[in-house]
Amino acid sequence: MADRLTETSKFLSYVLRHEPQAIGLTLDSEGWARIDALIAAAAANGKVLDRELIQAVVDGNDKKRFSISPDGDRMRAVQGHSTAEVAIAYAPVEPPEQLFHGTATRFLASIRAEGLVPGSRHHVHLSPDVETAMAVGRRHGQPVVLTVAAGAMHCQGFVFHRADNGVWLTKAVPPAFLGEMKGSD
Ligand code: HQG
Repeated sequence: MADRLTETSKFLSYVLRHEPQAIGLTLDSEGWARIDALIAAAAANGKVLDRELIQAVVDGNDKKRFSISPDGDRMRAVQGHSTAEVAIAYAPVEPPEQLFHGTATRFLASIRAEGLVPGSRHHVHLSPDVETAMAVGRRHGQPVVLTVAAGAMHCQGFVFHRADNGVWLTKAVPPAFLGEMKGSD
């Protein structure tokens, strides 16, 4: 069952964040898909889903990646999108003084030169604590945690958002606002 949940979570991340067109699904600009349309589109592409399975993935997800609308009709990924179909109007939020970004040591030279850039996603993702950032960095290789002077950025007009699952988002972080945590390099 755990495997089925993980596999379904990966499938939902793929279609709700990155490639809805791969199964002929349409998302609105806030990232919402009708759940009945999602189940039908998945089935037409050989992936069997039902509401109970979807609910179990949403409830059991360690990072609270997905949410279901209050009326139960629609679902979306709360952050992490790359598809141009979606442009969630996140409210600007004042960030804490410091946030963290976990990455891999092999990216450091490039990050020191050009700062953090969103790559294929819509935003750079920042973590509220070191442990979370370390776990994000580990996904890419030998992890290293960078500090982000979010308060100073905010004072200079950079805009921050917080997704429903606590992940902080901003468009880019110039090198001047980055520091490296001692001992993590
Ligand atoms: C790196 C997970 C070279 C960046 C997590 C990262 C997160 C640069 C990689 C969410 C760079 C992008 C996002 C530059 C940034 N030069 N490399 N100038 N600027 N990078 O996966 O932040 O499990 O797109 O450091 O919890 O790792 O998907 O972003 O290593 O919240 O729900 O480019 O994904 O959530 O990698 O992770 P990603 P991320 P989920």
